[in-house]
Amino acid sequence: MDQLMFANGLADIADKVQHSKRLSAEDGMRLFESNDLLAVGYLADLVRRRKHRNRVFFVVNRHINHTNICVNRCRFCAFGKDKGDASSYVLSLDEIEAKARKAWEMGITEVHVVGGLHPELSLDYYLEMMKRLREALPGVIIQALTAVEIDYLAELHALSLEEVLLTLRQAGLDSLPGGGAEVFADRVRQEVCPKKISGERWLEVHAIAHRLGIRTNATMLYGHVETIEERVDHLIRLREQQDRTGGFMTFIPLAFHPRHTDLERVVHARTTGFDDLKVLAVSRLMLDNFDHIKAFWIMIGPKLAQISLNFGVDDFDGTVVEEKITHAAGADTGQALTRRELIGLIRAAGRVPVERDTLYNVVREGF
Ligand code: V47
Repeated sequence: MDQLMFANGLADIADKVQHSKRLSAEDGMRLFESNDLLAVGYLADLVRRRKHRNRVFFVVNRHINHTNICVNRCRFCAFGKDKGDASSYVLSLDEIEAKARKAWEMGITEVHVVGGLHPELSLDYYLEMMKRLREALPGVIIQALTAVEIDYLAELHALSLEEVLLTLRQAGLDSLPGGGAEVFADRVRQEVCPKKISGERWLEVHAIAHRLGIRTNATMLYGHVETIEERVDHLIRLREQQDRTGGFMTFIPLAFHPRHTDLERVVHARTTGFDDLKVLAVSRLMLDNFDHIKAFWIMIGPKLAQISLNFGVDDFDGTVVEEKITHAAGADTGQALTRRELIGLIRAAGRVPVERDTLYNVVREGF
């Protein structure tokens, strides 16, 4: 390995990785700048193997997006609509319950619910949603509402973040998904989502959730106006928070899809496969205190997600069933994979598929 690494100027980083030493921001920059994708991937794979050996996790889940009405209207988002727009919608609690019950029949262990910031949906709607999901899906983990939605509910009702999280948890909420993180840098947020909560506030919501014992995920939306420095800054801020609170389970890089968004004229093309793999690999290398790096196949396609299992990824999300956010922005992937398809993709990569629940408890192993 040394010879390979000496040839491309990454020898000192390879040495740190081999000896499980933490990488610096400068290392992160150099990894992003490197065009030696296989070397970067090899190093990320070393870390993955150390943590998970041959196992690859997957979840049988269902996404539900309860409303696309959103007061934030981020420039990267084609899903959000104004109230009154012809394509705006709000799912009734009966509709949500019906979707959940149908998914229950196919054996989901996770329901993932996120939506827009709807000015008239009060905390009661969400509490009732949690109660109904809890009743309709016994034993299924409810991963719902991004930090942005939690903050909005707190604002709307003049409650503290703790109060909102505790009330929701009492009604059935188990875990928060990682959405809304985008890129933490203020410069980027000013440009692409000026109305959204700050990076600091996003981190605060997750810190409070962790303190209350609610485990969460983290994301980064890449491939728009962010610089490499801003990507590295994002990863380091997550790593620092994880050192303090320890409640993040997995990190999911999200590849920006520009179609039908307000950024379409600025960002003409989708992320490349090269960049997708590099972001996953560098994330694995920088986030040494995160157990899992997840490929969301909806955004990069099942084939690249499968290849990413050699670039630091240990988690292949998921059956999904219905996905509206990326598909509103021109995604040409399907919206569902079966359990059998996920297992097939993982096995064809020479790995052992492990069905997990949201909290990474093993549901089944040895297919
Ligand atoms: O926060 C919005 C992103 C996120 C676009 O926690 C876009 O396990 C690409 O966070 N192109 C929501 N991305 C989805 C999300 C997620 C997905 C899967 C698993 C988990 C998890 C979380 O989608 C938003 C935003 O960052 N997004 N618009 C777009 N045009």
